[in-house]
Amino acid sequence: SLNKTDKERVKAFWSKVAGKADAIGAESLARLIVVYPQTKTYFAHWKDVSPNSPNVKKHGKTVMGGVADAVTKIDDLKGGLLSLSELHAFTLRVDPANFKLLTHCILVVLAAQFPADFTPEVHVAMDKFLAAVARALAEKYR
Ligand code: ZNH
Repeated sequence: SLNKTDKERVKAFWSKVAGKADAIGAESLARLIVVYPQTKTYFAHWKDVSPNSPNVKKHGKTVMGGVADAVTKIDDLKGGLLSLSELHAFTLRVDPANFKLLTHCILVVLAAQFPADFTPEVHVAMDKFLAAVARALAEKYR
């Protein structure tokens, strides 16, 4: 789990990239639906589910808003993300396996978009953080 140093690294890295959150979200979601096309079923109600569509860009922004919120709740992700977990479990009915697929895509995009800041130390911290976010979102499924 995340130790104090990891948390500091997540916050410091996030403060550097937060201004690009919309672009990070758009590319992460675009990659999710290309690399794991089965995830498209959850977005079947959109007009256009192609990687560069306005819907994908808009939802990428929404999801990164959730990630930004999670950074502020890093000391209690399970409690902090409880209502978002409930939404995905009971209303949206997203299979929680998909959380890991998306957080993996976010990690890849961070590495690709910020090669200088994405040091091995940041990689470890962000990997742990995103895994904890995925676990917290899966909390209400148990
Ligand atoms: Zn999700 C929605 C976040 C993952 C699917 N999301 C959502 C929102 C948010 C989020 C914030 C909004 C809410 C409200 O409105 O209130 N997600 C999130 C995060 C994550 C996620 C943070 C991780 C990291 N999701 C996910 C996945 C999927 C999803 C993986 C699938 C695949 N979501 C979803 C949907 C929705 C959401 C479907 C709804 C949309 C619309 O509306 O259309």
